[in-house]
Parts: sequence; C-alpha cells; structure tokens
Amino acid sequence: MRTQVGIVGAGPAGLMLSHLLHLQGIDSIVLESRTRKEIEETIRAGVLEQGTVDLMNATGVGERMMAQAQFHHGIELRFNGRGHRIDMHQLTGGKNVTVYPQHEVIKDLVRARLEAGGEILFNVGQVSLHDVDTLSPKIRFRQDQDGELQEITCDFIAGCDGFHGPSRPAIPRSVRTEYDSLLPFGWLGILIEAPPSTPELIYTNHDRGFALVSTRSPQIQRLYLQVDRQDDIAHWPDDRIWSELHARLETSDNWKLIEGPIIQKGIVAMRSFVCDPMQYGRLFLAGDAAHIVPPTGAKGLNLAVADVAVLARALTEFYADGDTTRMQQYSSICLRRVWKAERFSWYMTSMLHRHSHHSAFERNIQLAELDYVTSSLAASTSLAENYVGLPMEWEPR
Ligand code: RFL
Ligand code: PHB
Repeated sequence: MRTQVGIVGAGPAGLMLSHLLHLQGIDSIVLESRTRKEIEETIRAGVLEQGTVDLMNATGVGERMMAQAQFHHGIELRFNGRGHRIDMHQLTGGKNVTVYPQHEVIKDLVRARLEAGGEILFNVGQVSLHDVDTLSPKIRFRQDQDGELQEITCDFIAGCDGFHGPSRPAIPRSVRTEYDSLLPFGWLGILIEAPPSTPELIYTNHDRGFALVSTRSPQIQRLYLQVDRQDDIAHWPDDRIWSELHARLETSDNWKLIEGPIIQKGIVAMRSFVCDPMQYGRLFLAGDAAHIVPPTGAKGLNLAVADVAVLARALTEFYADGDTTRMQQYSSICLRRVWKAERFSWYMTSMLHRHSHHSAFERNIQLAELDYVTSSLAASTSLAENYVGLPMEWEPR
C-alpha cells in the first residue's frame, strides 16, 4: 500500500488532519487500533474553543454541532460559598464557550471522511513505524489485530496516536526532551441522567477540594470531583459521590444541585507533559502524542486541532510547490502555543485544586488569586482570552 500521509490514530487530531488534507487534494490513510463503535462512544472532552468551532464550520463538518451544541457566554468560578461569573463573550469581543462532546466531533469527522471515500482502517494491531528519517517512511500493522503483516509506504507520517501510542517513541530518545509533571490528584468523572443545575459551567474551589459542574445535553450532565491520583473508583459508591458534590458546591444562597441516576463513572489521573521537538525526519507528532494538559483549562482536544491546522498547512505548501519552510517550523510554531496552553492549564489547576501540602499562607494566596481574577477587569480578561482559546494558525491575528 502507498499513501501521501500515513496517519496513526483516529482521535480528533488524526481525523481532523485527514479531513483537512482531503480538502487540499492530499491522500491519507488513518490507522486506528480500536473499533469505530469504541471511538464513537468513549466519553472524554466537552468544551470546544472558538477556533475549533470556526474550523469545523469553515471545513463543512459543523452542521450537527451548530444544531446540538450549547453555546455558553460565560463560566462561574465558585469559592467561599459564592459564585462569580466570568463573562467570556463580553471580555473576548463575542467569543463563546461551546459545549459539544468529543465523541460527537469524532462521529462528525468519521462520517465526513467515509462519505468522501477516505480510508480509515479500524481495529488494527501491532502498529510500528520505520525509516522515519528517510524520504519514504513506512507503517507496518496487522488488520483485525492479528491478521497478516501489512506495510504502507508514505511520504510523511503523522503520529496522532495519543499519549501511549508508538509514534513518540519512534523519535530517538537522544533527540527528544520530555518535560513531565505528574499532579498528585485525579478527577473522578460521572455522567448522570438529569436536567442541568446551572446554565453555565461551574468551577469550584472548596476546602474539601475542586469540583466541576459541566453538561452534555438537556438530559445528561457531566460532573467531576478532585480525588487522590491513587484513589480507586471502588471507594466511591454513588451516595459518597453525591454527598461530596453537595458539600463542595454548597452556596450561601441555597443553590441546588439536581441529582439523577449515575450512568457512568471513572477516575483519570492528571499530568502536564511536553515533547520537544514534535518532529523528526518525516514523522510529525500532533495532539496528545506530543503533549498533555490537565483538563482544568479544557484545552487538550483544542490543542490537537491547533497542531493539525499547522501541519495541514505545512503539507499543503509542500505539495503545492515543494516549499518546506513551514514544515521545518512545525515544531516551533506548535510549541509556542502548546506552552501557553500548558501555562494556562497549570494556572487554572493550581488556582482551583486543594493541595494537601499547602500551608495556611498558600491557601490564602489561592483565595486571593480567585478574588483578584473575579474582581479585576484586567485579570478576568486574561483568563477569558485563554479559556476561549488563543488564535490558531489558520486564523487572522
Ligand atoms: P486521542 O483522542 O487519544 O486519540 C488517539 C487515537 O489513537 C489511537 N491509538 C492507536 N491507533 C493505532 N495504533 C496504535 N498503536 C494506537 N495507540 C493509540 C487511540 O485508540 C485513539 O483513538 O488523541 P488526540 O487525537 O491527540 O486528541 C486529544 C484529546 O482526545 C484529549 O486531549 C482530550 O480528550 C483532553 N480533554 C479535554 N480537552 C478539551 O479540549 N476540552 C475538554 O473539555 C477536555 N476535557 C479531556 C477532558 C480529557 C479527559 N480525560 C479522559 C483525560 C476531560 C477528561 C476527563
Ligand atoms: C467536560 O465537560 O468534560 C469538561 C468541561 C470543562 C473542563 C474539563 C472537562 O475544564
């Protein structure tokens, strides 16, 4: 088999890249280790930046999103039993917080690719990358996990296979620097069947720890609790989850959290991670394969989309007239934005989570930060600008 761009991973990065390349007349084959059903049902991110929404609309995959997403104008930061609204719409000159689940983005992109005759090979196994520092890198894999060994010869390989995929290790250890910081906590996430308790997302800092009230649809809500990173979901029966959520979200004005049956629960660990460079020879990393942010800033999916917007443009320029300038700059263009998203996610995480090692002094600094960011126009404008998303490569600056 042969293709112009071999793409490992059908997450937001891999699928969006394949879609953007197709619009420029560039061929790709996407290899995915899970089934279509699995990738279309995995619950992950919920919030899209304005740039992600604009890119989906501009490239013809935004129709269902525009019909089903919720467009919020702000978020609430809650501490000391009181809510404080950050009006994102006003502070950013009209940008929104769009709540549209990641698996719906995946469904839209898979459908667009398949309808356009695109090739996505699901359920492949033993994917390995070869000759990435030559002009014809190769991907080997087995169809249906254990079928015959097959090989795709490519012009370029895009490693869009998430944090644990084989692409990043294909860059020699001596060439890459990894910046890694494991956080001491995780998030326990639940999906419930209930109407929303609030019109906008609530991020709460409480003495007992962080909590987040998000949403998925008028019937399904998404909530998170800060827990210890080693914690086991078996320690969290439903009534313990509810009593902890009520305690952390309590306000002095009797706001009520609406309960409903818990239909899914799990704990995810949190980390910050950056791989530099994001390119080696003809292998380009994009999305979680190259960097991870803690979810507090709602940045992961959006960073993945921002990376592939840069990569699609670089590849388009190469195939148009052999210009490799942007391809050579891929890593540095992406990493500038990545580090700013790392900084923002780190800032939101440190401001909102309860740290067991914190002294009373540090706790008061945290509360002063929250007071400042919710009362100063300059500080809340900065938070809003980062939350709705810094400009992406394809946007005018
Ligand atoms: P993905 O989505 O992990 O996709 C990688 C794909 O590669 C496949 N794969 C392989 N395929 C073939 N061969 C192999 N050997 C392979 N190994 C792996 C995988 O099966 C998978 O399909 O990476 P991508 O495309 O870079 O996208 C990144 C995002 O998924 C991630 O950053 C976000 O989910 C992070 N995130 C959030 N991001 C946001 O922008 N907004 C949010 O509100 C938000 N909330 C979240 C989040 C992540 C969370 N978790 C579960 C960590 C909330 C949570 C709880
Ligand atoms: C979500 O709805 O899954 C979500 C929302 C906001 C975040 C993280 C996750 O910061």
